[in-house]
Amino acid sequence: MSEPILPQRFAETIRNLRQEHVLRFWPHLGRDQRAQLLCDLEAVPFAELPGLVDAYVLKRPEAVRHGDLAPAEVLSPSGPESATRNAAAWQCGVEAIRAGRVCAFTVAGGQGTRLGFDGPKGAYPISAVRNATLFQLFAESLRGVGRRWGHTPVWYIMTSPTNHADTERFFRAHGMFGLEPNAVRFFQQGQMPAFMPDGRIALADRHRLALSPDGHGGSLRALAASGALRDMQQRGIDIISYFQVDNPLVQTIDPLFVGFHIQRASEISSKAVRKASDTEKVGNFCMADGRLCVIEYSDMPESIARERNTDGSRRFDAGSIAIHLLNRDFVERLVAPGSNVRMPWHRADKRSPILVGDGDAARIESSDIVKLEMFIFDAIPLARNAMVTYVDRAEEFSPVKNAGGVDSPATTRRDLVRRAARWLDAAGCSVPRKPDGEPAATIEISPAFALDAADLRERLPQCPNIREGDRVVLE
Ligand code: UD2
Repeated sequence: MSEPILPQRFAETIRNLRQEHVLRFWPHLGRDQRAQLLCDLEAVPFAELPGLVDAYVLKRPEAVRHGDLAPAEVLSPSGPESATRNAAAWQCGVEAIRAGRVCAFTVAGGQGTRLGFDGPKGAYPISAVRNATLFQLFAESLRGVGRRWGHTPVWYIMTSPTNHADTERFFRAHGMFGLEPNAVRFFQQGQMPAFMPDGRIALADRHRLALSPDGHGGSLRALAASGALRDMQQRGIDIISYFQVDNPLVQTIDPLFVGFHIQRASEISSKAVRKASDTEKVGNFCMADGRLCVIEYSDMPESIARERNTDGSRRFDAGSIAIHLLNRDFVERLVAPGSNVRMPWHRADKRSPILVGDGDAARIESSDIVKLEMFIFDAIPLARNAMVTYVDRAEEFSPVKNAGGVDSPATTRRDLVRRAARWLDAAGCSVPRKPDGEPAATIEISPAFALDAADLRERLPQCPNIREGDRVVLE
């Protein structure tokens, strides 16, 4: 390997941007370390840097104010005349799925750190009886779609540099969970440097920038950079069904949602639930400047989150569950070089170990840094047309985020079992109950076996005999 050369373009740009400190150890670095530093520098969006540092690091974005926001108009699939409307939308969605126009897209850059799990979060075992992992359940759901509609959607999975190799290895070790290897595509998300409060890029070491994933909003750029958008175009895919890695109740591909999205000529569509509390940790669907948008719970002033309508109901009640449909050509437009629409960055102030000091005095020390991330829902106000629809939380949303308490493995498993029991009830089968109404057996329905209550009713040759304390799997 030849000695890595510092390209002139880096040296000049870095000097002009007053970021020379990132090169202050260059003369003392070995060959591999220089190569690593050059590789890190490739991740820095130098052209955007001055504006970015000025807008997000040196200044703070303005807080949301009263009067800036109005509640979003949310479609309700259970309203009057819904049966006919839903049947037409369902049919439209089924046709698109059958024609191979819809793919699945999971953002899986996160680790299971909050869960105390060492590995890609998708490898976390979650199902109630088999202990199937999140990735396995999504794969089974896609196989279920293939069984039901005659076309198994292609699945794009975004990883991060931390978990890319582990994620691919995990899928290979499990035979791709029964999916065609060619129909599962992995790609890595982009990274962003962290900054010191004075706007200088933070170093993690003498030869390393402090880089971290650029947020799930970065997935749109990563779809383009990885060639995934081109791959979709070649396969005739024009709708992307986006979901997070942490919600095993998700319908990976939902015909009704796809149908509404197409019929309403929406470029990006989203699912919402009625919030469980004023300050639940979900984004809030709102209207700002006449456009649909999501305000993250942490950016929503509590006084606004607690506002009431005259009838006492919650004014901002539509919570984002991070399930979206995006048109491929909308994403292409957003990420096109020279595009005049830009997704904003979100600032997170953290304390983190970084390299401080110079020369022999350089040392790693816990310091204030600013991290920047993009959020996927910031694409919504950039669309020509966007819509949001309510769904039933009990059917579609129970994320696993924390080791205990709310949104934990215990609550997610409970919700999976409750849903399985409800589907069996709807199929006319009897499920033993405890005095408080909870199922008295642990029941698991593989999504490969049934995707929803109606699917289960059609698929069950006869009701299983379930007794108290049984552990039952339908697969
Ligand atoms: C997210 C939403 C919140 C609500 C909630 C529902 C944001 C900022 N908040 O909260 O509004 O919808 O989910 O569960 O979106 N990820 C990557 N790369 C990254 C960062 C995240 O792939 O750089 C993935 C991560 O693997 C996970 C998802 O994005 O699948 C959500 O990330 P999170 O756990 O940070 O989001 P959370 O729970 O704060």
